[in-house]
Amino acid sequence: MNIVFIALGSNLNNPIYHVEKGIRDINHLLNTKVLKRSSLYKSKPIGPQNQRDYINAVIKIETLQEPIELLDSLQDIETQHHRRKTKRWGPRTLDLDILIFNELEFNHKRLTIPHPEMINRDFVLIPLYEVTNYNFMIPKYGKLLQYI
Ligand code: A4P
Ligand code: MG
Repeated sequence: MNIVFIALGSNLNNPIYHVEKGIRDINHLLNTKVLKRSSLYKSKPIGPQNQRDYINAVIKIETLQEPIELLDSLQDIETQHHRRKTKRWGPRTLDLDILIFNELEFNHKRLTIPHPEMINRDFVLIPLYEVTNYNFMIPKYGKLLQYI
C-alpha cells in the first residue's frame, strides 16, 4: 500500500464545497482510502493578489495506484470540478497536488515528487503538520526542524 499526502486548494465558486467534495471524490477512487484529513485553512493568495482568498487542506491517503496513475485520477477529479486552465497561480475551483508519495523522489515531465513548492508554503505545511502530528519526513528535504 502506498501512503500519499495530497494538498487541496480552491478559491472559486464556494471553495469550501469544492475542497470537501474533492476529499470525498478522492476517497471514492479505485483502491484508495482517505486515512486522515486536516481542518480547512483560509489563506491569502500566493501569486497574483487580485483573486479571492483560498481554502486549503491536506489529506493522508493509502492507495494501490502508482504515481502517474494517481495524477491522472486527480486530474480527472479537477476536470469534474469544472476546473479551467487559466494563468499560472491564478484562481481555480479545485487544485490537487501530490506532496509526498512514500519515500519516493520522482522526476517526470508531468510529475515532480516531493512537490517542489511545498516547503515554501505555509498553507501546505501547517495542515500537513496537523495531519501528521509533526511526525513526518519530506524525502529529499528531510524534516523541517525550523518550523517546529
Ligand atoms: N505537476 C508536477 N508535479 C506535480 C505534483 N506533485 N502534483 C504538474 C500535481 N501536479 C504536478 O499544475 C500544472 C502541472 O503540474 C500539472 O499538469 C501536473 O502535470 P496545475 O495545478 O494545473 O497548474 P498551475 O496553476 O500552472 O501551477 P501550479 O504550480 O500547480 O500551481 P500551484 O503551485 O498549485 O499554485 N495561494 C494560496 N493561498 N493557496 C493555494 O492553494 N494555489 C496556487 C496554485 C496559487 N496560490 C495559492 C494557492
Ligand atoms: Mg497544481
